Amino acid sequence: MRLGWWVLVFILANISSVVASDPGNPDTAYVECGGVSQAVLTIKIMFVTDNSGGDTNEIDGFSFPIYITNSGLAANPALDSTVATTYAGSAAGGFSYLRSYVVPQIDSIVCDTYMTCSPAPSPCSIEVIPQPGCFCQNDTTFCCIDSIKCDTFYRPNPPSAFPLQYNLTALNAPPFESTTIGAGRYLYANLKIHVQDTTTICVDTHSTETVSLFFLKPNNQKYFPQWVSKCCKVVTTDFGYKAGDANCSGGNPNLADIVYLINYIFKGGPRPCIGRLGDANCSGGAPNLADAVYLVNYVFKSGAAPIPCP
Ligand SMILES: [Ca+2]
Ligand SMILES: [Ca+2]
Ligand SMILES: [Ca+2]
Repeated sequence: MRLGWWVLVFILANISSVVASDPGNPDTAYVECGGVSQAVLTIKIMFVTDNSGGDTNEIDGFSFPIYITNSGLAANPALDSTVATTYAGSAAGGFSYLRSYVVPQIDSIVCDTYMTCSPAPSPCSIEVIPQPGCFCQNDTTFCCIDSIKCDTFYRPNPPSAFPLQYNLTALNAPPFESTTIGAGRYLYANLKIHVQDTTTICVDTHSTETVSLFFLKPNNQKYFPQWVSKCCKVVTTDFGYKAGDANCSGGNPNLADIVYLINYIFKGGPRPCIGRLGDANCSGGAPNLADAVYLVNYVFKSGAAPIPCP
């Protein structure tokens, strides 16, 4: 069994086993919808903290496991998971250890071997992992993995199978330590998701027995911020085509769009290229004869222009 990738996952998931309280008021991680441009939806993972006090209370690392769902199959979303894109402009961008990776849904982890942390007394730490495939189970014990049972495997690359479990981790570690993060409101990560049709993408956090959302203080103590999930909608008008441009040819609707719609409505032809572009009268539901008539009136009889529909 190849353990290398899993070692990374579990080391990052268990940066520290010492749980502390959140200094001051509770910190919060949340999601912002950043709009759609060039058929790319931007979702921002944000956080706000009131921590201050440099090496005592400020933030020195992050474990951000998130769960992304997609409502529209035709959107065929694909996530840009490159580190450069993910952490562009991030408050953690200067940290030495930045990772973004898709993880399978883990059904269970089977620990064959348990090892006592050494040197005693504990706590366990990533500096003294006894062998590849082990992680800190708690303050006194390493779990060394025998096998992992997964219900569902996701292809790490490209990450286009939704729902997606996605982990974003950043660690400010020697020898290239950056400054810790004190009080303020910050961008943590960008999710750039290529979409081909209208949809709703939701971002939540997730946790397993080995992975959870936490912030890390410089003394390797972790604490758990609050989390607020959010959904971001991609609507027809985000794609830059004019209403009624059922075949996505660009420009104003014309005869070709009427023919395209007639083919769709009466002959089982392909559906309008994006969301509700074929719903020329914006009546809701699938395009029908009324939309074709509406387009005929617009194209040939100076009728009203098709109505932009979300
Ligand atoms: Ca705080
Ligand atoms: Ca057209
Ligand atoms: Ca209609």
